[in-house]
Amino acid sequence: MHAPLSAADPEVAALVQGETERQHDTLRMIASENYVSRAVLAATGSVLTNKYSEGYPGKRYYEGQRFIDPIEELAIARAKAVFGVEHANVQPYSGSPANLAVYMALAKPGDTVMGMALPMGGHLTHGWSVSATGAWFRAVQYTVRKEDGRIDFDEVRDIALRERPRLIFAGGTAIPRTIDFPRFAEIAREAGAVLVADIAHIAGLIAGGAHPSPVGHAEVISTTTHKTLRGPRGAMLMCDERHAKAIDKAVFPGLQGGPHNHTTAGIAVALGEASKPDFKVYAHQIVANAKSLATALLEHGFDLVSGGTDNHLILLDLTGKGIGGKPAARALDRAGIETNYNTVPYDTRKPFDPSGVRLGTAALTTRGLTESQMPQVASWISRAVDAALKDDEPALTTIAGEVRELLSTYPMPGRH
Ligand code: DSN
Repeated sequence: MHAPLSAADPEVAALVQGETERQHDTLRMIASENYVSRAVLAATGSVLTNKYSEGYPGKRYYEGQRFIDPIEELAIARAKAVFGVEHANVQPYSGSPANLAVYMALAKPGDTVMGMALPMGGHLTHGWSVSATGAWFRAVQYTVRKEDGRIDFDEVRDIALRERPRLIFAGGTAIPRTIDFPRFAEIAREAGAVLVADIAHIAGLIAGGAHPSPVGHAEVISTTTHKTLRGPRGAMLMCDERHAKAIDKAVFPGLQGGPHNHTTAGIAVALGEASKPDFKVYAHQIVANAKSLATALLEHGFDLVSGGTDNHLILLDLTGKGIGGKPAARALDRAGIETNYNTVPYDTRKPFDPSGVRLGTAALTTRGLTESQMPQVASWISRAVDAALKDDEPALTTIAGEVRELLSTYPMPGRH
């Protein structure tokens, strides 16, 4: 019980060490990932994992909460301060349970709900058919324009006024452009719907002032805590005071049991970090890096959905390169560049073998990379795609070596 992991379970320890080195040596460009700080790691890997705390601060169903309550209260207070919201619930286990709690709080099974279609950049839980939210609710979905990959607000308004959804979700997983929350709010008001801003991808950008906030426009805001916000794997729901009770009841006891207190502590630490001036610098650097990378990729002849980016995310459409997203992502991985294959709007290929690759700059910005390295990153991506087309495995190995060499001078939090 007292031995360190390396002595107690060398098999697991070796795998954790392997993953640590992989993360250190790889250009991590999955748009939903990041590196947390040593402090967030310490809070997350603490004895708080031992504690059960069903309920909320001051109203628990278990004893022994004198340190847990202040931790959750701190996380709530920091969320309210960072995002400027009236109410925050820091207990959802992750993004999908958080969104499910919004449905439970504000809609009834069978109600009409509206979100961006998954292949257009939306999220499963915004009513996509294979999700419980698509099966248990009557979901209607909006798209993006074929010509420019942008949300077509005329279409959003038409659907909303025709279908009168109970909820409208704004946000998603592959949206490279600024989300116009005021425009969504106007449509939601006209249609009598509740606007839910799912800011999972852009929460850190909002906290750092690098993306407009949905506060004052969306009645409910849902976010994960581990993407650009750079906290542990978890989620939060934020809302106006008038929805607070319903949201809290939906999270617990509606959908969940005991909150993961170690995660709550990690969220509190991450929010503390996000409230510091250097987080603003970080958030703006993420966007600067993405824009610089997009420019360089365009110079290499890549097609980018919507022609570029306003945030941390770039969606490559590889159709013109003559390679699918999956073989490209696999080749990039062998070249030390970690991405995910992704559908592009109006994809003619299947979701498990789509035309796109999604890239993000949150993690490499945490490592310390800036605009000056982005042409090099674009060049590696281009060389790796060319190598994949020619089945040139040695070229991929060479790129992986170059990536490793660059990253060796950028420390990774939590490695030593
Ligand atoms: N984790 C989300 C993402 O990768 O964007 C999907 O749920």
